[in-house]
Amino acid sequence: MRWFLGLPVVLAALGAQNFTDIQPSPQQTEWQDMEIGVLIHFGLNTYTDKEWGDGTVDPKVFNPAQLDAGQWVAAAKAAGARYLIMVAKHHDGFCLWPSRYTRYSVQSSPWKSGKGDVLREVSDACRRQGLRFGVYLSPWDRHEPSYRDNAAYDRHYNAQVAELASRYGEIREFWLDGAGSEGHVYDFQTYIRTLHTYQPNALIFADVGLLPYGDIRWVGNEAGAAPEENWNVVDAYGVLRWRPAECDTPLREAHWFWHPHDERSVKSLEKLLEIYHHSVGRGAQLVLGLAPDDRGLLPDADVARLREFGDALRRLYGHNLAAGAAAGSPWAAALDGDPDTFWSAPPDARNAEIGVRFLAPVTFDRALTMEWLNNGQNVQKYDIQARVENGWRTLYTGTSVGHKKIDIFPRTTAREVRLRIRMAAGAPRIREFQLYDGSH
Ligand code: FUL
Repeated sequence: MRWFLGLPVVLAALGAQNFTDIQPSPQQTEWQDMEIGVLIHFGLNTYTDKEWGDGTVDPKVFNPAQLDAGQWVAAAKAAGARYLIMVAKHHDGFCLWPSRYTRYSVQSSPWKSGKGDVLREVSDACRRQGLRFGVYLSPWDRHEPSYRDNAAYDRHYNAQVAELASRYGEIREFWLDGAGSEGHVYDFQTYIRTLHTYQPNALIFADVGLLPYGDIRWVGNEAGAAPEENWNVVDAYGVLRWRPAECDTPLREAHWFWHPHDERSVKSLEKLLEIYHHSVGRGAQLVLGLAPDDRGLLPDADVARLREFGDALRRLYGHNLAAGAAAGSPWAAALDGDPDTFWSAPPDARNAEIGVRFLAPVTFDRALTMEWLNNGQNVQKYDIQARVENGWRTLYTGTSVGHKKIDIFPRTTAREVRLRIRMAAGAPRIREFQLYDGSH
Protein backbone atom coordinates (compact mmCIF):
# COMPACT_ATOMS: atom_id res chain seq x y z
CA MET A 1 0.00 0.00 0.00
CA ARG A 2 1.35 3.39 -0.87
CA TRP A 3 -0.95 6.17 0.19
CA PHE A 4 -0.25 9.37 1.98
CA LEU A 5 -3.70 10.00 3.37
CA GLY A 6 -4.12 13.45 4.77
CA LEU A 7 -1.37 14.93 2.63
CA PRO A 8 -2.13 18.66 2.36
CA VAL A 9 -2.26 19.21 -1.32
CA VAL A 10 -1.91 22.72 -2.59
CA LEU A 11 -4.15 22.91 -5.60
CA ALA A 12 -2.46 24.90 -8.29
CA ALA A 13 -4.66 27.81 -9.23
CA LEU A 14 -4.25 27.15 -12.91
CA GLY A 15 -6.72 28.01 -15.59
CA ALA A 16 -8.50 25.25 -17.50
CA GLN A 17 -5.95 22.90 -19.03
CA ASN A 18 -6.33 21.07 -22.28
CA PHE A 19 -5.20 17.45 -22.34
CA THR A 20 -3.66 17.75 -25.81
CA ASP A 21 -1.57 20.81 -24.84
CA ILE A 22 0.42 18.89 -22.24
CA GLN A 23 3.90 17.92 -23.37
CA PRO A 24 6.75 16.08 -21.70
CA SER A 25 9.90 17.77 -20.44
CA PRO A 26 13.13 16.90 -22.29
CA GLN A 27 14.21 14.99 -19.16
CA GLN A 28 11.04 12.90 -19.30
CA THR A 29 11.39 11.90 -22.96
CA GLU A 30 15.03 11.03 -22.39
CA TRP A 31 14.03 8.94 -19.37
CA GLN A 32 11.27 7.19 -21.34
CA ASP A 33 13.82 6.14 -23.92
CA MET A 34 15.69 4.17 -21.25
CA GLU A 35 12.75 1.73 -20.94
CA ILE A 36 14.32 -0.70 -18.44
CA GLY A 37 15.85 -0.06 -15.02
CA VAL A 38 16.58 -1.97 -11.84
CA LEU A 39 15.81 -1.19 -8.21
CA ILE A 40 18.25 -2.65 -5.69
CA HIS A 41 17.26 -3.59 -2.13
CA PHE A 42 20.11 -4.45 0.23
CA GLY A 43 20.61 -3.77 3.92
CA LEU A 44 19.89 -5.22 7.37
CA ASN A 45 16.86 -7.12 6.01
CA THR A 46 19.29 -9.09 3.85
CA TYR A 47 20.66 -10.60 7.08
CA THR A 48 17.40 -11.11 8.96
CA ASP A 49 15.16 -12.79 6.35
CA LYS A 50 12.75 -9.82 6.47
CA GLU A 51 11.03 -7.58 3.95
CA TRP A 52 10.27 -4.79 6.41
CA GLY A 53 12.67 -4.21 9.33
CA ASP A 54 11.38 -2.53 12.48
CA GLY A 55 14.45 -0.36 13.04
CA THR A 56 15.81 -2.28 16.05
CA VAL A 57 18.28 -4.62 14.31
CA ASP A 58 21.91 -4.11 15.34
CA PRO A 59 24.02 -2.83 12.38
CA LYS A 60 26.65 -5.37 13.46
CA VAL A 61 24.84 -8.00 11.38
CA PHE A 62 25.77 -6.10 8.18
CA ASN A 63 28.99 -7.54 6.77
CA PRO A 64 28.93 -8.22 3.02
CA ALA A 65 32.47 -9.58 2.75
CA GLN A 66 32.37 -9.97 -1.05
CA LEU A 67 30.35 -6.89 -2.01
CA ASP A 68 30.88 -6.14 -5.68
CA ALA A 69 28.70 -3.36 -7.06
CA GLY A 70 30.33 -3.89 -10.47
CA GLN A 71 28.74 -7.36 -10.55
CA TRP A 72 25.26 -5.92 -9.82
CA VAL A 73 25.63 -3.31 -12.55
CA ALA A 74 26.94 -5.81 -15.11
CA ALA A 75 24.01 -8.16 -14.40
CA ALA A 76 21.53 -5.29 -14.78
CA LYS A 77 23.11 -4.29 -18.08
CA ALA A 78 22.94 -7.84 -19.39
CA ALA A 79 19.16 -7.66 -18.85
CA GLY A 80 19.00 -4.49 -20.95
CA ALA A 81 18.70 -2.04 -18.03
CA ARG A 82 19.86 1.51 -18.63
CA TYR A 83 19.43 2.87 -15.11
CA LEU A 84 19.74 1.72 -11.54
CA ILE A 85 17.91 2.97 -8.47
CA MET A 86 19.59 2.17 -5.18
CA VAL A 87 17.58 1.91 -1.98
CA ALA A 88 19.77 4.18 0.16
CA LYS A 89 17.49 3.81 3.19
CA HIS A 90 14.53 1.44 3.52
CA HIS A 91 11.77 1.69 6.11
CA ASP A 92 14.03 0.37 8.91
CA GLY A 93 16.09 3.56 8.71
CA PHE A 94 19.47 1.85 8.10
CA CYS A 95 21.56 4.04 5.79
CA LEU A 96 23.85 2.48 3.22
CA TRP A 97 26.01 5.58 3.18
CA PRO A 98 27.84 7.22 6.09
CA SER A 99 25.31 9.93 6.89
CA ARG A 100 26.29 12.77 9.20
CA TYR A 101 22.79 12.72 10.63
CA THR A 102 22.57 9.24 12.14
CA ARG A 103 24.80 6.46 13.43
CA TYR A 104 22.29 3.88 12.18
CA SER A 105 24.30 3.23 9.04
CA VAL A 106 27.22 1.37 7.49
CA GLN A 107 29.49 3.33 9.87
CA SER A 108 28.26 1.18 12.78
CA SER A 109 28.77 -2.08 10.92
CA PRO A 110 31.85 -4.29 10.78
CA TRP A 111 31.91 -3.97 6.97
CA LYS A 112 35.20 -2.29 5.98
CA SER A 113 35.56 -1.44 9.70
CA GLY A 114 32.77 1.12 9.40
CA LYS A 115 34.56 2.97 6.59
CA GLY A 116 32.52 1.61 3.69
CA ASP A 117 29.95 3.44 1.55
CA VAL A 118 27.63 1.28 -0.55
CA LEU A 119 26.23 4.28 -2.38
CA ARG A 120 29.68 5.41 -3.43
CA GLU A 121 30.51 1.93 -4.77
CA VAL A 122 27.22 1.62 -6.65
CA SER A 123 27.22 5.13 -8.12
CA ASP A 124 30.85 4.70 -9.23
CA ALA A 125 30.09 1.32 -10.80
CA CYS A 126 27.11 2.82 -12.65
CA ARG A 127 29.20 5.61 -14.09
CA ARG A 128 31.98 3.22 -15.06
CA GLN A 129 29.59 0.91 -16.89
CA GLY A 130 27.28 3.56 -18.33
CA LEU A 131 24.08 3.18 -16.27
CA ARG A 132 22.19 6.22 -15.01
CA PHE A 133 21.88 6.39 -11.24
CA GLY A 134 18.93 7.04 -8.94
CA VAL A 135 18.07 6.72 -5.25
CA TYR A 136 15.20 5.63 -3.07
CA LEU A 137 15.12 7.29 0.35
CA SER A 138 12.21 5.95 2.38
CA PRO A 139 10.22 8.76 4.05
CA TRP A 140 8.87 6.24 6.57
CA ASP A 141 11.70 5.66 9.06
CA ARG A 142 11.15 3.20 11.90
CA HIS A 143 14.47 3.91 13.62
CA GLU A 144 15.03 7.66 13.54
CA PRO A 145 13.88 9.11 16.89
CA SER A 146 12.89 12.46 15.34
CA TYR A 147 10.29 10.68 13.18
CA ARG A 148 7.69 11.34 15.91
CA ASP A 149 8.12 15.09 15.48
CA ASN A 150 7.14 16.18 11.98
CA ALA A 151 9.20 19.38 11.84
CA ALA A 152 12.30 17.72 13.31
CA TYR A 153 12.02 14.81 10.92
CA ASP A 154 11.55 17.17 7.96
CA ARG A 155 14.88 18.76 8.85
CA HIS A 156 16.49 15.33 9.17
CA TYR A 157 15.12 13.99 5.87
CA ASN A 158 15.89 17.21 4.05
CA ALA A 159 19.49 17.13 5.29
CA GLN A 160 19.82 13.56 4.03
CA VAL A 161 18.42 14.58 0.63
CA ALA A 162 21.12 17.28 0.46
CA GLU A 163 23.81 14.74 1.36
CA LEU A 164 22.72 12.30 -1.32
CA ALA A 165 22.16 14.98 -3.94
CA SER A 166 25.56 16.60 -3.43
CA ARG A 167 27.88 13.63 -2.98
CA TYR A 168 27.25 10.97 -5.60
CA GLY A 169 27.14 12.72 -8.96
CA GLU A 170 24.05 12.77 -11.12
CA ILE A 171 20.76 11.48 -9.70
CA ARG A 172 18.41 10.74 -12.56
CA GLU A 173 15.43 9.50 -10.58
CA PHE A 174 14.42 10.05 -6.98
CA TRP A 175 11.98 7.50 -5.62
CA LEU A 176 9.37 8.71 -3.17
CA ASP A 177 7.69 5.63 -1.77
CA GLY A 178 4.59 6.11 0.31
CA ALA A 179 4.50 2.77 2.19
CA GLY A 180 3.94 3.00 5.94
CA SER A 181 3.46 6.75 5.90
CA GLU A 182 -0.29 6.94 6.42
CA GLY A 183 -1.11 9.82 8.72
CA HIS A 184 2.39 11.36 8.72
CA VAL A 185 2.68 14.81 7.21
CA TYR A 186 5.90 15.53 5.29
CA ASP A 187 7.23 18.72 3.79
CA PHE A 188 7.75 17.28 0.33
CA GLN A 189 7.99 20.68 -1.31
CA THR A 190 11.11 21.49 0.68
CA TYR A 191 12.65 18.06 0.05
CA ILE A 192 12.13 18.43 -3.68
CA ARG A 193 13.41 21.99 -3.72
CA THR A 194 16.60 20.76 -2.03
CA LEU A 195 16.96 17.91 -4.48
CA HIS A 196 16.50 20.20 -7.47
CA THR A 197 19.00 22.72 -6.10
CA TYR A 198 21.72 20.12 -6.63
CA GLN A 199 20.05 17.98 -9.28
CA PRO A 200 17.93 20.10 -11.64
CA ASN A 201 17.40 17.16 -14.00
CA ALA A 202 16.27 14.64 -11.39
CA LEU A 203 12.81 13.20 -11.98
CA ILE A 204 10.58 12.41 -9.02
CA PHE A 205 8.88 9.04 -8.91
CA ALA A 206 5.78 9.32 -6.77
CA ASP A 207 2.94 7.01 -5.89
CA VAL A 208 -0.73 7.80 -5.65
CA GLY A 209 -0.90 10.30 -2.78
CA LEU A 210 2.19 12.15 -3.96
CA LEU A 211 1.13 12.53 -7.57
CA PRO A 212 1.15 16.34 -7.57
CA TYR A 213 4.93 16.17 -7.00
CA GLY A 214 5.60 13.37 -9.43
CA ASP A 215 7.31 13.51 -12.80
CA ILE A 216 6.86 9.73 -13.02
CA ARG A 217 3.88 7.86 -11.64
CA TRP A 218 3.61 4.49 -9.97
CA VAL A 219 1.62 2.19 -12.25
CA GLY A 220 -0.52 1.03 -9.32
CA ASN A 221 0.61 -2.58 -8.82
CA GLU A 222 3.80 -4.55 -8.23
CA ALA A 223 3.05 -7.11 -10.93
CA GLY A 224 4.84 -5.19 -13.68
CA ALA A 225 1.69 -4.49 -15.67
CA ALA A 226 0.43 -1.27 -17.21
CA PRO A 227 -3.09 -1.06 -18.63
CA GLU A 228 -3.47 -1.69 -22.35
CA GLU A 229 -4.74 1.88 -22.73
CA ASN A 230 -1.95 3.92 -21.18
CA TRP A 231 -1.83 7.72 -21.29
CA ASN A 232 1.11 9.79 -20.18
CA VAL A 233 -1.02 12.73 -19.17
CA VAL A 234 -2.99 12.04 -16.03
CA ASP A 235 -5.02 14.31 -13.85
CA ALA A 236 -3.93 14.68 -10.23
CA TYR A 237 -6.14 16.82 -8.02
CA GLY A 238 -7.13 18.99 -10.94
CA VAL A 239 -3.63 19.37 -12.38
CA LEU A 240 -2.89 17.77 -15.71
CA ARG A 241 0.76 16.87 -16.19
CA TRP A 242 2.89 14.51 -18.19
CA ARG A 243 3.57 11.62 -15.80
CA PRO A 244 4.75 8.44 -17.54
CA ALA A 245 4.12 5.21 -15.66
CA GLU A 246 6.84 3.09 -14.09
CA CYS A 247 6.13 -0.59 -13.40
CA ASP A 248 8.21 -1.92 -10.50
CA THR A 249 8.26 -5.64 -9.91
CA PRO A 250 10.82 -7.86 -8.14
CA LEU A 251 12.86 -10.46 -10.02
CA ARG A 252 11.99 -12.92 -7.26
CA GLU A 253 8.29 -13.47 -6.65
CA ALA A 254 7.04 -11.08 -3.92
CA HIS A 255 10.55 -10.47 -2.52
CA TRP A 256 12.39 -7.17 -2.78
CA PHE A 257 15.13 -8.26 -0.37
CA TRP A 258 17.19 -11.43 -0.58
CA HIS A 259 16.04 -14.44 1.45
CA PRO A 260 17.95 -17.67 1.95
CA HIS A 261 16.93 -20.87 0.08
CA ASP A 262 14.65 -18.90 -2.19
CA GLU A 263 16.04 -19.61 -5.69
CA ARG A 264 12.74 -21.18 -6.71
CA SER A 265 11.07 -17.80 -6.55
CA VAL A 266 13.22 -16.33 -9.36
CA LYS A 267 10.69 -15.49 -12.06
CA SER A 268 10.82 -17.63 -15.19
CA LEU A 269 12.00 -16.25 -18.51
CA GLU A 270 8.48 -16.66 -19.84
CA LYS A 271 7.07 -14.62 -16.95
CA LEU A 272 9.68 -11.89 -17.44
CA LEU A 273 8.85 -11.62 -21.13
CA GLU A 274 5.17 -11.32 -20.29
CA ILE A 275 6.05 -8.55 -17.81
CA TYR A 276 8.13 -6.80 -20.47
CA HIS A 277 5.28 -6.91 -22.95
CA HIS A 278 2.83 -5.62 -20.34
CA SER A 279 5.09 -2.75 -19.27
CA VAL A 280 7.51 -1.54 -21.95
CA GLY A 281 5.19 -3.03 -24.57
CA ARG A 282 2.42 -0.75 -23.28
CA GLY A 283 4.39 2.46 -23.23
CA ALA A 284 5.51 2.25 -19.59
CA GLN A 285 8.87 1.80 -17.94
CA LEU A 286 9.96 -1.52 -16.40
CA VAL A 287 11.93 -1.56 -13.16
CA LEU A 288 13.06 -4.97 -11.99
CA GLY A 289 13.83 -5.42 -8.31
CA LEU A 290 17.22 -7.03 -7.66
CA ALA A 291 18.48 -8.26 -4.31
CA PRO A 292 22.15 -8.97 -3.56
CA ASP A 293 22.64 -11.72 -0.98
CA ASP A 294 24.44 -11.71 2.39
CA ARG A 295 27.83 -11.95 0.63
CA GLY A 296 27.05 -8.73 -1.23
CA LEU A 297 26.69 -10.50 -4.59
CA LEU A 298 23.72 -11.18 -6.81
CA PRO A 299 23.18 -14.95 -6.66
CA ASP A 300 24.12 -16.99 -9.74
CA ALA A 301 20.50 -17.92 -10.44
CA ASP A 302 19.48 -14.26 -10.62
CA VAL A 303 22.47 -13.29 -12.76
CA ALA A 304 21.75 -16.13 -15.18
CA ARG A 305 18.05 -15.22 -15.48
CA LEU A 306 18.85 -11.56 -16.12
CA ARG A 307 21.19 -12.52 -18.93
CA GLU A 308 18.64 -14.93 -20.41
CA PHE A 309 16.05 -12.16 -20.32
CA GLY A 310 18.34 -9.67 -22.07
CA ASP A 311 19.36 -12.29 -24.65
CA ALA A 312 15.71 -13.11 -25.36
CA LEU A 313 14.87 -9.43 -25.91
CA ARG A 314 17.84 -8.96 -28.21
CA ARG A 315 16.78 -12.06 -30.16
CA LEU A 316 13.07 -11.11 -30.35
CA TYR A 317 13.67 -7.48 -31.28
CA GLY A 318 16.96 -7.72 -33.10
CA HIS A 319 15.74 -7.93 -36.68
CA ASN A 320 13.17 -5.34 -37.77
CA LEU A 321 11.58 -6.64 -40.97
CA ALA A 322 9.89 -3.32 -41.83
CA ALA A 323 13.30 -1.67 -42.30
CA GLY A 324 13.55 -3.67 -45.54
CA ALA A 325 10.65 -1.63 -46.95
CA ALA A 326 11.94 1.81 -45.92
CA ALA A 327 13.95 2.78 -49.00
CA GLY A 328 11.90 5.03 -51.27
CA SER A 329 8.81 4.84 -49.07
CA PRO A 330 6.91 8.04 -48.20
CA TRP A 331 6.89 6.71 -44.64
CA ALA A 332 10.63 5.97 -44.57
CA ALA A 333 11.19 8.00 -41.39
CA ALA A 334 8.85 5.64 -39.53
CA LEU A 335 10.20 2.46 -41.11
CA ASP A 336 13.93 3.08 -40.99
CA GLY A 337 14.59 1.65 -37.53
CA ASP A 338 15.91 5.04 -36.38
CA PRO A 339 13.87 6.34 -33.42
CA ASP A 340 15.38 9.83 -33.80
CA THR A 341 13.41 10.41 -37.00
CA PHE A 342 9.62 10.42 -37.30
CA TRP A 343 6.91 10.62 -39.89
CA SER A 344 4.18 13.15 -39.29
CA ALA A 345 0.70 13.45 -40.75
CA PRO A 346 -0.26 17.02 -41.82
CA PRO A 347 -0.98 19.31 -38.83
CA ASP A 348 -4.78 19.13 -39.18
CA ALA A 349 -4.98 15.36 -39.71
CA ARG A 350 -6.69 13.31 -37.02
CA ASN A 351 -6.19 9.98 -38.75
CA ALA A 352 -3.45 8.56 -40.94
CA GLU A 353 -2.08 5.48 -42.60
CA ILE A 354 1.43 4.08 -42.82
CA GLY A 355 1.97 1.43 -45.47
CA VAL A 356 4.71 -1.21 -45.62
CA ARG A 357 5.23 -2.82 -49.02
CA PHE A 358 7.73 -5.64 -49.44
CA LEU A 359 9.17 -7.01 -52.68
CA ALA A 360 8.64 -10.56 -51.43
CA PRO A 361 6.27 -11.83 -48.69
CA VAL A 362 7.51 -11.60 -45.09
CA THR A 363 6.37 -13.58 -42.06
CA PHE A 364 5.87 -11.80 -38.74
CA ASP A 365 3.87 -12.14 -35.54
CA ARG A 366 4.19 -8.76 -33.87
CA ALA A 367 4.38 -5.04 -34.49
CA LEU A 368 6.23 -2.40 -32.53
CA THR A 369 4.95 1.16 -32.81
CA MET A 370 6.44 4.27 -31.24
CA GLU A 371 4.88 7.69 -31.09
CA TRP A 372 6.93 10.89 -31.27
CA LEU A 373 6.01 12.34 -27.91
CA ASN A 374 7.74 15.73 -27.79
CA ASN A 375 4.53 17.35 -29.04
CA GLY A 376 2.24 15.23 -26.90
CA GLN A 377 0.57 11.83 -27.08
CA ASN A 378 -2.11 11.67 -29.73
CA VAL A 379 -3.05 8.24 -31.07
CA GLN A 380 -6.39 7.05 -29.68
CA LYS A 381 -7.42 4.17 -31.91
CA TYR A 382 -5.60 2.12 -34.53
CA ASP A 383 -5.65 -1.11 -36.53
CA ILE A 384 -2.74 -3.17 -37.81
CA GLN A 385 -3.73 -4.90 -41.03
CA ALA A 386 -2.14 -7.26 -43.56
CA ARG A 387 -3.25 -7.86 -47.12
CA VAL A 388 -4.06 -11.52 -47.59
CA GLU A 389 -5.75 -13.34 -50.54
CA ASN A 390 -9.22 -11.96 -49.97
CA GLY A 391 -8.39 -8.42 -48.84
CA TRP A 392 -7.18 -6.65 -45.70
CA ARG A 393 -7.16 -8.66 -42.50
CA THR A 394 -7.09 -6.87 -39.16
CA LEU A 395 -4.38 -8.40 -37.00
CA TYR A 396 -4.74 -6.11 -34.03
CA THR A 397 -6.94 -3.23 -32.88
CA GLY A 398 -5.49 -0.98 -30.22
CA THR A 399 -6.11 2.29 -28.39
CA SER A 400 -3.15 4.34 -27.12
CA VAL A 401 0.42 3.98 -28.44
CA GLY A 402 2.65 6.33 -26.45
CA HIS A 403 6.38 5.69 -26.11
CA LYS A 404 6.19 2.10 -27.37
CA LYS A 405 3.43 -0.37 -28.12
CA ILE A 406 4.12 -4.01 -28.89
CA ASP A 407 1.22 -5.97 -30.34
CA ILE A 408 1.47 -9.74 -30.72
CA PHE A 409 -0.92 -11.58 -33.05
CA PRO A 410 -1.12 -14.86 -35.02
CA ARG A 411 1.89 -15.40 -37.28
CA THR A 412 1.10 -13.95 -40.70
CA THR A 413 2.77 -13.95 -44.12
CA ALA A 414 2.07 -10.96 -46.38
CA ARG A 415 3.63 -8.53 -48.84
CA GLU A 416 1.67 -5.57 -47.57
CA VAL A 417 1.02 -4.38 -44.04
CA ARG A 418 -0.48 -1.12 -42.79
CA LEU A 419 -0.92 0.83 -39.61
CA ARG A 420 -4.25 2.63 -39.78
CA ILE A 421 -4.64 5.34 -37.19
CA ARG A 422 -8.36 5.80 -36.99
CA MET A 423 -8.57 8.48 -34.36
CA ALA A 424 -6.06 10.88 -32.83
CA ALA A 425 -6.22 13.89 -30.53
CA GLY A 426 -3.66 15.75 -32.67
CA ALA A 427 -1.65 15.10 -35.82
CA PRO A 428 -0.28 11.53 -35.55
CA ARG A 429 3.52 11.46 -35.40
CA ILE A 430 5.14 8.06 -35.66
CA ARG A 431 8.73 7.46 -34.69
CA GLU A 432 8.79 3.83 -35.64
CA PHE A 433 6.54 1.16 -37.08
CA GLN A 434 8.45 -2.13 -36.94
CA LEU A 435 7.60 -5.76 -37.63
CA TYR A 436 9.20 -8.83 -36.07
CA ASP A 437 8.94 -12.56 -36.22
CA GLY A 438 9.20 -13.78 -32.64
CA SER A 439 8.50 -17.42 -33.40
CA HIS A 440 11.48 -18.16 -35.62
C1 FUL B 1 7.18 -0.71 -1.27
C2 FUL B 1 7.97 -1.05 -0.02
O1 FUL B 1 7.15 -1.17 1.11
C3 FUL B 1 8.67 -2.35 -0.35
O2 FUL B 1 9.37 -2.84 0.76
C4 FUL B 1 9.60 -2.09 -1.52
O3 FUL B 1 10.59 -1.18 -1.13
C5 FUL B 1 8.81 -1.56 -2.71
C6 FUL B 1 9.64 -1.22 -3.89
O4 FUL B 1 8.06 -0.43 -2.32
O5 FUL B 1 6.29 0.30 -1.08
